[in-house]
Amino acid sequence: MDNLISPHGGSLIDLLVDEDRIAEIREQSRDWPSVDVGPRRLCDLELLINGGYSPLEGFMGSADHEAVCSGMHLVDGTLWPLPVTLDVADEVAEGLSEGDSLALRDPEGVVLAVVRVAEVWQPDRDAEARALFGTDERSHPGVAQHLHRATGWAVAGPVEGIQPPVHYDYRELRLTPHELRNKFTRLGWRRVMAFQTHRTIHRAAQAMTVEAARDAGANLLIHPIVGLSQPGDADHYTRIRCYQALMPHYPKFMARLNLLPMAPRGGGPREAVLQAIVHKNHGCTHFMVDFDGAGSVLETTGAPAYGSDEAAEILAEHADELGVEFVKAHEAVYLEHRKRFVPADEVPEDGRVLRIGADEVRRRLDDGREIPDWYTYPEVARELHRTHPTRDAQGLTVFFTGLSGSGKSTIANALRVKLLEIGGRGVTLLDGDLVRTNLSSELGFSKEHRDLNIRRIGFVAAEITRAGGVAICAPIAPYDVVRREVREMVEPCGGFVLVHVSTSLEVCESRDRKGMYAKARAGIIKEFTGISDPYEKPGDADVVIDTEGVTPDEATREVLLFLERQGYISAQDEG
Ligand code: PPS
Repeated sequence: MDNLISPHGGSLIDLLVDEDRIAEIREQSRDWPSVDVGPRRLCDLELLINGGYSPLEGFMGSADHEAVCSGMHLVDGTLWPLPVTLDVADEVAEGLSEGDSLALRDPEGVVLAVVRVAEVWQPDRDAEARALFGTDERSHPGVAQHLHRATGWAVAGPVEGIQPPVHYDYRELRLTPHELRNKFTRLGWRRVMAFQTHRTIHRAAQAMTVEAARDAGANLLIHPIVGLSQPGDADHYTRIRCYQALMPHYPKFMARLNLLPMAPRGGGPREAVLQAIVHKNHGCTHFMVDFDGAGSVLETTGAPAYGSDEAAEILAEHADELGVEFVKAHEAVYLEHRKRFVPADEVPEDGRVLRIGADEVRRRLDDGREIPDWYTYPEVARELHRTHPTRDAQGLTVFFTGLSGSGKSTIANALRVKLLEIGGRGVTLLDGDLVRTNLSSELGFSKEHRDLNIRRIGFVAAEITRAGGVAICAPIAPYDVVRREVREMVEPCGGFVLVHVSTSLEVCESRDRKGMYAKARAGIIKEFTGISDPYEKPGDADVVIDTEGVTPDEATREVLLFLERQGYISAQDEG
């Protein structure tokens, strides 16, 4: 018995089964159907298995889902804010019935767990969206993304864990709720404030956390969420190395670092309740979310999904059931003359405040400029500089989108030649037609196939970018959500520039170089973009070019100028 806060629901769940049962499962599982679990569900699975999601013992069924979405409680009355479901594709759902066993595999095919199927059901995704975002409006980027990702079916049932998901990175920093609780007991920590963040911590956030922990009379657990970091994601390692570089700067015996395998849901205030529960299960009595509502930025826009006021309100409302105290983060700013950080609302009238935002840090890294000492520790700055080459040495994707015949390929080809002339980076052209004869030769033009085609292009472009090359892509890419997905795939690896070749349908059709518009009008080619299939204009294009009345040279120059302005090529290169 320890003196720590009780886990949510009373006891800490551990779903790992013993060796005998594992042998039995291995023997029988050869005949069981199995599914590969994607990165988000893998996080849920890890937290289910290790008790981070106590008292849940499996994936939710329709009754709990309904109760959670509409009333924020499980059927048994326990506070639970968001659905935890195992979504499966139609073909998997079709082959399953109650009483079956479904094996869950990681991307390498290792069986991690088994679900005893209690129900195969169709979640109400609109209700889910309302729980997550407070709205089911399709125009809300979080809702659009959620619905885009969701499948029609889910499988519910208790989980038997065979092994937790494998992590090769920072194992010593990945303590489970059980291990962390043991550690706290050994250290004599009883009041622990979790600080949850997805950003690098600089001096301001450090000062704020130290002060808040002191006020609460608590020790501090720096608990960054690392759920969706990919193995090849350089930023992930940089971020963790920065935390490691920072930790010695906390007062002695005050703070520890641990990584939390949780995937942000891009949700509203209810996500804060889920986070509070997870931290509570990890033995924390207090909980603070990074200033911008860490982990809850909208993936599409990067904007905070909920303000900390909203989070505070909902957490206060359920404070008794939670038992975790929410500590509101406040902005700390640097007062130049006092050479120290103070809360932003305590700045004296004549006080000169120094401030640098994340964008400015990024710009300084891109340009190879210094990050000032007052802002961050030199050890942290060194880590950042080490892994952020200046922009003109980074990989880059230039992604053209536009109607057939809009001039994408022409500009893309000319850009390729120009960049080769400049030299310094390898250049790969992933033109629409080229990709369709090689990478995507079996695909047609349904929405599903187009999305798959663009995702493949995005994957290749991200790899080229990661390796420091330039990928020039020129598909039609008519759908907004999947274009944003590509941006998200590429940006952690280097630069991403979206060029909308906005030449009007009338002009494209009048050119009709391949005679396809005529065939589309005659109904010979079905689902033709602009004629019988949609084209969603991008709202996030970095460059927009209408090729009507503009020569290919001029159009290419516009892109080059943008690349130069952004520092991807140097002015002198561009000549
Ligand atoms: S997509 O939507 O991004 O997957 O399309 P993409 O891979 O760029 O392929 C577009 C080229 O395929 C030819 N083509 C069609 N385009 C649109 N709709 C239909 N139904 C279609 N069928 C064939 C067309 O020539 C496009 O080439 P470009 O170079 O864009 O003119």
